[in-house]
Amino acid sequence: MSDAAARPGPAAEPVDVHPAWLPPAAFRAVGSRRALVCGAGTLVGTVRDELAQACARYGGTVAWRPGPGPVDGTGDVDLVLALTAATPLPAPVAEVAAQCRRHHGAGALGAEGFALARTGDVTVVLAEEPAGLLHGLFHVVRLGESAFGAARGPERHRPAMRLRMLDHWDNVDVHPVMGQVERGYAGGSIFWRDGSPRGDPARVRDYGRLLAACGVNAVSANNVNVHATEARLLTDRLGDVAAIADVLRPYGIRVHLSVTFAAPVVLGGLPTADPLDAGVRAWWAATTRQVYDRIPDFGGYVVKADSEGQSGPFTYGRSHADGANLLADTLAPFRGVVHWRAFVYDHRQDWRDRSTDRARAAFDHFAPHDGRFAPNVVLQVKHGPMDFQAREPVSPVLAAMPATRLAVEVQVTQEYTGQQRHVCYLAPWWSEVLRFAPWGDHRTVAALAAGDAGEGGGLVGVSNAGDDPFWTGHPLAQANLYAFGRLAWDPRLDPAAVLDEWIGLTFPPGPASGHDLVRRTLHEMMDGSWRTYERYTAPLGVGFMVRPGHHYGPDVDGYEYTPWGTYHFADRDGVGVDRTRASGTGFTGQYPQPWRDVYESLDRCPDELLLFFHHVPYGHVLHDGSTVIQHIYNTHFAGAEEVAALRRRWDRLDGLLDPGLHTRVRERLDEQVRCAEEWRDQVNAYFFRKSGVPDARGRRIP
Ligand code: GCV
Repeated sequence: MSDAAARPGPAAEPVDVHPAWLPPAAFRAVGSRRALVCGAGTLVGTVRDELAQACARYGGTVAWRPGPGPVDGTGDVDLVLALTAATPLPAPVAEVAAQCRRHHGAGALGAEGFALARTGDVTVVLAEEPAGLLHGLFHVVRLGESAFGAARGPERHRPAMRLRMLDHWDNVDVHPVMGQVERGYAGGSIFWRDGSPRGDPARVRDYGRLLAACGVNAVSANNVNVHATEARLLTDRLGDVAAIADVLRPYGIRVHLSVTFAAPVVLGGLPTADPLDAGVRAWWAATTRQVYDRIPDFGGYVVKADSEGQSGPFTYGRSHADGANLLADTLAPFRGVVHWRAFVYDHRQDWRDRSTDRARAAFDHFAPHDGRFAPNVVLQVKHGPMDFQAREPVSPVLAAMPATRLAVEVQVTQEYTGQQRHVCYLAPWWSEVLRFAPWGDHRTVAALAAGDAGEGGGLVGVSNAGDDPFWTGHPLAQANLYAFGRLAWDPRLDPAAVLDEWIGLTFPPGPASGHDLVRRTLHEMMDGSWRTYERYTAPLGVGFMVRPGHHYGPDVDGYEYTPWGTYHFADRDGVGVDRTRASGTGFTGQYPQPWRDVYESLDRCPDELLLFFHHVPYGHVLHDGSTVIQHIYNTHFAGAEEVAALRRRWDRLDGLLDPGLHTRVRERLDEQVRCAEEWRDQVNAYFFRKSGVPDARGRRIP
């Protein structure tokens, strides 16, 4: 029997961990106030402790009234955080509660929402549930002094999506190829090291605190590629998971677990994992009961089935609905969910076979089963039909399954977007996806993920955090983690405004001057960094062109003849994948109108996706008037130049930031400059040689 308490694992060496978006100075405004907290429970205790810590530093006071009745220190206050049930409510809070009820009705704040108001000289945060109070506190922290200025509200704040989850692709054992964290670019795992728990609950707690402060409420603690040791987290190593859940619970974060579909065989010793087999069903039911005995607020399972070598229901001739519903049935009595991933495709393709198209696969496998998934199945769909490229269309699966709870999966870890060696602020990309309107009307991808009353599958991100002292390898990649949580909470937020919040919290104005320069420079460097990355990598939506295996740096033909199905089909005459109904794989037909016709049409297809949908000659003229080949040259020269400019801008901040952070970013920028030039030269040389068309501006192509 493995138990975290009995087997703590190797202790992590203490390191100076960067506070990310919660440095002490971010709490200056709340910490210098007289605060009152009304209510009881673990999360209310967290609110009180956060305030107490801030007040100890900045001279404020905090009083706590856990139950009915007055308590010393409730007289003059500047900030009240109260649960509606904590009656009698202090006068300003009662007034806010009454106004909320009048405008929105009882229960309008929900499980995690809060109301914020400034009445007279008091700032009020009111919540129906403790999690709402915690989110309200962090909102006040974000607002800083402005939370204590002019009258406001009551404003109602509720998350658009109920499920806002980060998936860790962390291995318990070090995997011989993928290491401790698959596609991890931030050191080791926060949770695991060399087969054991990492032994640093304080780090896990700090992580939970950061996540709560940006709105995340769930974490899955192990890789979706479930290897032998990770599989056992479900049974004899459940104690290791319970220990993580205990640490994250005070921050309102539930723990989920990736499980292997083969668990009844590999863990239970059964001869089959057939989802319709009575013995298999009984095994899952008993196992799930034990999980909830140990972790009563366990979130549920995450499953990658029949994908890239993971086992699944296809082995038994069953459908993915059969497989997902089996697990959903066992979780339902405990209100758990199964996140069932739609990332199912044939990774044994032959490039000569032009009828098999990886982009089609998720739709072909899942759309026919719409309506067959249990209500507590969340079908987790990668935002694009391929695999987290810097540009893809939105996955057509998202518009094809109105009777299924859908989650949109994005990749915070930068596997294909510079691996946290390159600055690439991804919120503008995610925002474009979330705002996409599959039917060309008011219904957006964000609305699909949110579902009615927030009961959809929500937003899932693959975490980019690790045990690196800066959390994310590249310190500026912290902004992606922050933005993920904020967009999951409110997908309508402007990515530049989210970045501005992150800058304000992470680099709070100090006694030294120069804060405006920091803010301006970071915006200049980061706002457009995703488009810069797109410019110097694979052109016009065709994707990949990365080095096989680790996926870093350019290799135009790296995947071109492999079984993975990620082709660009460049030859001497043209480039791109014909996915039209007229002459190609028919993928455009998976979209509803207007997109099925927009993407089908060579004239109407947006330039940035042209090569995803069409195979065109190099002389094809884009909407901006340039030919495809000239566009390739222009964007690759421009992209590399933009990176050189980023590098120069960073020098301006020397002396204004923590020297360790400044140096780390500078080193990464040097690498980004090198790598962008390599991309520029490889891509330009490849297409010059294929096409024989010189650059119209006569620039040097090696
Ligand atoms: C966890 C891509 C990555 C894999 C990852 C997979 C997935 O293929 O390269 O490392 O596996 O996506 O999303 O399951």
